[in-house]
Amino acid sequence: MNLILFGPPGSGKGTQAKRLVDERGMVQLSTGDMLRAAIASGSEIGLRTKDIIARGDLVPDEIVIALIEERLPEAEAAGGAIFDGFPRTVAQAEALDAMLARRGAKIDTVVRLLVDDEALLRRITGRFEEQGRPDDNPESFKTRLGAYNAQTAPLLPYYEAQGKIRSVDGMGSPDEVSKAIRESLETVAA
Ligand code: B4P
Repeated sequence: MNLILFGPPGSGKGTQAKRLVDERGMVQLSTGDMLRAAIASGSEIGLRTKDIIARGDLVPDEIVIALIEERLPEAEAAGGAIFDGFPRTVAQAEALDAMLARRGAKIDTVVRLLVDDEALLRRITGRFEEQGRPDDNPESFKTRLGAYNAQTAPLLPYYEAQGKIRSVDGMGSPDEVSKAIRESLETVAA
């Protein structure tokens, strides 16, 4: 199964993706994690994207599409992927569909995590205090939320038209959200 975890910054995508990996043995493909690893290693991609990410803007489509394409064989070998933080634009979604189609695969479902803006800000502020991630400061968070509303939310009609969205209440504890995701996935054919 190929699944997208969809939601605004702080909605719990990364948290829930890791839990799904433990439960289902799929591969987590998080473009955020890949970009942070590139920054930590000082690679060319890291150098090109460091300031963009710290500001809270989206990095160019071609960079994240290439990062995902590189990891697709691994996902195929594992029997499926959890896309976490990708796609974030319609161009990325179209590229993903094309890359999967070339491998005889497709996106099976999109799990949309519903969390209100106040809770998002609370979570991101909490992580900033705990981990000091540079893009978790309140100013960058505002930019990230703006990017989500302007560039990522338009993906909803794209996947709605394909009947693939399953909306899940993301306001509860991580355990409660995991349970709701598990229930919503029971109806998806593997
Ligand atoms: P990401 O790493 O994807 O950042 P994110 O949207 O904040 O998600 P994250 O997984 O970190 O947070 P989560 O919701 O799990 O991207 C970072 C940046 O990279 C982007 O801003 C962009 O610049 C760039 N980028 C990445 N992908 C890109 C793409 N495809 N195209 C262009 N640019 C891209 O959780 C946040 C916090 O909430 C955590 O502290 C967690 O502990 C807490 N939390 C989670 N679930 C909770 C719950 N149920 N209750 C309470 N707290 C909870």
